[in-house]
Amino acid sequence: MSIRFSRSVRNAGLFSAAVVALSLLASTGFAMETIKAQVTTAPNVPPPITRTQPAHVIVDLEATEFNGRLSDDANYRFWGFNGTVPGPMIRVMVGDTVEIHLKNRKDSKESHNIDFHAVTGPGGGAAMLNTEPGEETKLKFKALNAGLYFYHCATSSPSIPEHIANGMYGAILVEPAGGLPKAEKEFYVVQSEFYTKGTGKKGETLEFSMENGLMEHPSHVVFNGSAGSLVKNPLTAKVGDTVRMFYINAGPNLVASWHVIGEIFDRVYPEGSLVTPPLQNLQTTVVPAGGSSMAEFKVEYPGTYINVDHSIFRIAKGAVGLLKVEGTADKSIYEGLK
Ligand SMILES: [Cu+2]
Repeated sequence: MSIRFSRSVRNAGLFSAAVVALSLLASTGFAMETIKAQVTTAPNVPPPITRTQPAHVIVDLEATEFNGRLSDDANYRFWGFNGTVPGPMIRVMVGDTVEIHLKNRKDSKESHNIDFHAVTGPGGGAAMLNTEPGEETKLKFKALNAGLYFYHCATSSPSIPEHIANGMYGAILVEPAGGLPKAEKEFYVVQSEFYTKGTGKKGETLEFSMENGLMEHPSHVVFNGSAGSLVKNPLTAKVGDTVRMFYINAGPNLVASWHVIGEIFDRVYPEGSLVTPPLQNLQTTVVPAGGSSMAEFKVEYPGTYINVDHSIFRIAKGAVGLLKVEGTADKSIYEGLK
């Protein structure tokens, strides 16, 4: 009896020690798996998260300044992340600890940082990420809230709007616990506008115009960084697919009236709220500047569907994209009659 008693006391002691050790590991983060985030260039989306436990996720980003195509007629001196406009899409899950490693390339002229709308903390992280050319800064944050969030540079010199207007933005998806339902196709689309000045000569590299920005008078309204980028490289799907679009409106000024011509959004998660029941059967949804929306729709009929901002004159400024759907036509759904 006395032996049994002392064994149970000893076992209880070992158990307590194990609990303390595990809690210490959990509180210091060592118990979490450390992984590198797989980031993607628009319109591609990182693969869905299959793990069930939060992880320590490392995200590598680099601020760059580069010349690129804005339209068939003009180039632009972009500022962006990882050499693209928009910047990469990041996918984590709620509860993850995210570590941002932000480099600013040596040949940059400006200092850059990032304000993540998914971050709880001053400046959305920008205060910790001011990065001079040739330097690197790091930020660790816990993804407390699930949602589809915008991120952007928020450096005050020469001005925060100029950093956003030049292309320094992207998306971070914080998946809710249990993940998102299966979708055959996922796309990352960013709407944004550009405020430029130039001589009007074909092929010139346009400059940023603060005056036009202040008047909210954009020369270009585009999807994924340049006029017609999703016309040159359309999104594709097959009849029967459920398409999920992660839609960001980077602004910097305009509110978007997102619409896909010939489709009806089966489900819309307004303003990127992924923990609120979706609205159903919507035609056009508002996406605020500096905000997002997620929509899902099953494609039932083949053909070309056109992504627009239904503030429709913006089509002439570049806001048009294509979704090409292949498959068999069901004439009970759609048919011309003689
Ligand atoms: Cu910047």
